[in-house]
Amino acid sequence: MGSHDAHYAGELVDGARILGLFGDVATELLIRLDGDEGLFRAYEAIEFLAPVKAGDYIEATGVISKVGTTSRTMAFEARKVVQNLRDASLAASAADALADPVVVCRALGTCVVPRELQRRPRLVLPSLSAAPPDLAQLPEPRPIITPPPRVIVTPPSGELILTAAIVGAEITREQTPWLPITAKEIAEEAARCRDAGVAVIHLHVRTPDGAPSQDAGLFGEAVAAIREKTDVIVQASTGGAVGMSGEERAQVLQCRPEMATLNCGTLNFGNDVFQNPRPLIRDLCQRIHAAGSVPELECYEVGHVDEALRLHAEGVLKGPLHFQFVLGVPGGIGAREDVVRFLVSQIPPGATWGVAAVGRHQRPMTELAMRLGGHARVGLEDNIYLEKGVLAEGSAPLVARAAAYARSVGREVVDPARARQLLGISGATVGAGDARAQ
Ligand code: KMH
Ligand code: ZN
Repeated sequence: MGSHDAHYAGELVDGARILGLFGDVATELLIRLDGDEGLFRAYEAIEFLAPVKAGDYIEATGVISKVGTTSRTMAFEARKVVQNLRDASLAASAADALADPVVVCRALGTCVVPRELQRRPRLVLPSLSAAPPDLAQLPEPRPIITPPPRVIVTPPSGELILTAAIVGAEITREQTPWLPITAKEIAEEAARCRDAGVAVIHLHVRTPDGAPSQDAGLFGEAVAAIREKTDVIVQASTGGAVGMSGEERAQVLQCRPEMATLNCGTLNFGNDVFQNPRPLIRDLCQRIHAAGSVPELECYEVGHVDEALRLHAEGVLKGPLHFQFVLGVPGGIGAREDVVRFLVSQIPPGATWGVAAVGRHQRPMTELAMRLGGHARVGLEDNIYLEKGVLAEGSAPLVARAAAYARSVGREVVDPARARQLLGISGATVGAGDARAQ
């Protein structure tokens, strides 16, 4: 932002300047998708979150979250990455790159490209900016580029497994009409999520009236429908819904899913108690291994990590260890950066980890995980909103946004075949897992 951009006393830059950047982002996205500049129709939401002043450097990004016949819905974010220091003891030109960029504005908008101007076949997903060039591939003499934060925090092997939790046990159709319930709806949503970038579907099923169920028949039906459409890894929930018995919860393992969750401790779950007594954890762990499933270790509290490690030391839990840190459940550990860093510090080298976070925490915590080298889970089970007050039209838009973010920080979103290798799932074939209850 130059001094000519400062519109108000105190060198404040007006919000319209940021919207100008979003207009450019929108135009680029439309050109990539449709081969035409298109038209900006409306902003549905704009939030100015931090002041912008002359001397600030702003990065603006965006993703297309929905593609209609002519409309393209977009989400934008502008971040301050450099700030003038305004310190009387330093030169007026002194500035610093911010270790953690500050989000200054978020917006949702809709653009339109008339049919006759759409020059490309209709795509399911937005095509996004190419990843920045690999420094190693730049010719000598190399330009001096200040490393963006991703280079500092993202490990060299940046493969990322995205999981979508598309059904859950708690969300209702009254809360969102986009919740899939039937096997057909579940399979269609799983396929949309796969197109958007997921490798793993974390799966609960429902009875026809929408009630949560662990019935092996219903579960098998959903897996068979998914298998007909896509090659995702199906991860069965053995958590089910609060109040279900261990026997009830374990039924899904009769379908021998490729993966299954192992909840590593009891906690207050909203106003309920999610019971996971130690004998039940051990029993479910043995049953998961007996079903040939790879466990994902759901940890909602610090002590749950210790419990998983104890199980491993006892020999009940076999490696490789894959942790899912579930943050922000009312009654569980909070969704904060220090929490993520601490949990990661507690797991052994070689273990893999991901973050799932509830409600409004989903986006910032999964983005943090992606920056720190972890994996990420999004979807309606944990969060039904794309933005404040804007329902996500299923889990796929949440996945598309997460995948776009992943690529923007240098992570490579892997397909199910590669995810099977990374997670130690053997028989790494598309049809792996037997959908029939045995
Ligand atoms: N529905 C929650 C009580 C899991 O899937 O393993 C438990 C849950 C965990 O969703
Ligand atoms: Zn679940």
